[in-house]
Amino acid sequence: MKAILGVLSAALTFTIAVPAQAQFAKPEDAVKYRKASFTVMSAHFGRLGAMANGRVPYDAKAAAENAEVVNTLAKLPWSAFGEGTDKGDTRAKPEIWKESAKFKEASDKMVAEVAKLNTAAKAGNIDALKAAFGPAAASCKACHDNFRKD
Ligand code: ASC
Repeated sequence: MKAILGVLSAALTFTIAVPAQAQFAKPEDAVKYRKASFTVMSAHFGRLGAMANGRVPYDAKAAAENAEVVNTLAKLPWSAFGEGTDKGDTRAKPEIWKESAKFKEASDKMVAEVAKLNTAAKAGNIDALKAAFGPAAASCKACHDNFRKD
């Protein structure tokens, strides 16, 4: 029993230690993963936008919950833009790989703006949410304009 546990724990340590990219068995899996994370992120970001833009009544608890989800998801897609994931069912532009420093900068910017949005949403007032939503949305759009096909 002890031996089995030892092997399992060694296997788990290895799984955690390998680079994120190696966690996808096939490039298609990485493409699916990043699209899924953007899709779910967009749903929760949209709920924040609806409140920030007054389309639905402000609900501090819902805002905090949605911002927390967006903040977690914002960190996920980037490891799924590895080698060989420029093809298939994707609107990713070649610039992602050709101008990778620029892409990294744009994605870091989005992660940073979303972290600010999360802090703002937790503050529990609509003005803080409104102030942080615009820059966060702009950081999404900047990446779409430069790195995503229409
Ligand atoms: C959204 C969503 C995006 C961003 C972007 C902001 O709600 O799904 O990708 O906002 O459109 O410009």
